[in-house]
Amino acid sequence: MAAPSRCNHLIMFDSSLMIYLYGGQVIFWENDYQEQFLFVSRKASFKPPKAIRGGIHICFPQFGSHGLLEQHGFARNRIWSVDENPPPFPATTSNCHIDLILKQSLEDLKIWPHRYEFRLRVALSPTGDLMLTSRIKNINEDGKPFKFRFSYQTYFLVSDISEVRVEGLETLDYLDNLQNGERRTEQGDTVVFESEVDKVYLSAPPKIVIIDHDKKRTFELRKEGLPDVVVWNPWDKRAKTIPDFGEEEYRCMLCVGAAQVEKPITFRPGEEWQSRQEISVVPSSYSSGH
Ligand code: TA6
Repeated sequence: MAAPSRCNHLIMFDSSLMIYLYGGQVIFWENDYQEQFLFVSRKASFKPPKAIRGGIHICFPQFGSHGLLEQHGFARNRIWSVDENPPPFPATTSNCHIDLILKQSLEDLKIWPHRYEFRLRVALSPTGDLMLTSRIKNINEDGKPFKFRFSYQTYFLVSDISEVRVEGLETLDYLDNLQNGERRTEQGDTVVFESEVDKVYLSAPPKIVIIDHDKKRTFELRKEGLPDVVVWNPWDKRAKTIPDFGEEEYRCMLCVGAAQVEKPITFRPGEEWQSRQEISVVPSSYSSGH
């Protein structure tokens, strides 16, 4: 198994995978042919208070801006630690993996008065699939339960958003953040992109497929323990209002992530929650007869 090298807050596995301890965020993933799969804005900030615009955001314990915490919670805006003594993770064959842990600060206890253990394993399978596994445990000593929402907000790098389609979300209900979170039903027989999209698809299937026609590549996203899927592209007008988004960059990115948004998770001290998101990249000769 490849051993990671470390430079300050950056952990690298050869040239295939890079993780920033700031945010516990995968920011770079490429295959043996130097094809890159994740978008990172050329205007991204790599230090607090802004999350790094791109890669895979770990959104916890909140999703969105409704609530007391910062947008999408604090996990993506904190420095994580390497977990030197991880508990056994579910058996997965991996070429390389790193275990991280988010230790809460006294400041965070003031804004979210709960004690938790959040462990994240980032791994590459022998076939180059990117696997993220999260384990969150309630360790409140006051017997109190806590409630949270979660998302692996993944910025896929695509050739041209207008040439991308997503399969597996058709006929699903979704919450439309462009219509005050109104619940609607997907009518299309596949999801295509012609303007800003900001949706949370509900009770999505365990696998969805993102087909990047121009790059002749297909991403398969598989999820466990997460019912929903967030899909976002700001398009031109909204992108111009986001300081850490470069001009026209909206064309080469699509945010899709396994999530728990509609119904928050609530559990009591001692209970542990686990979720996983796995991404494979297959040539686009992929027939969508899945
Ligand atoms: O998942 C979509 C979304 O909630 C959008 O509304 C947009 O705010 C996006 O997340 C990015 O949020 P951020 O806080 O990273 O700018």
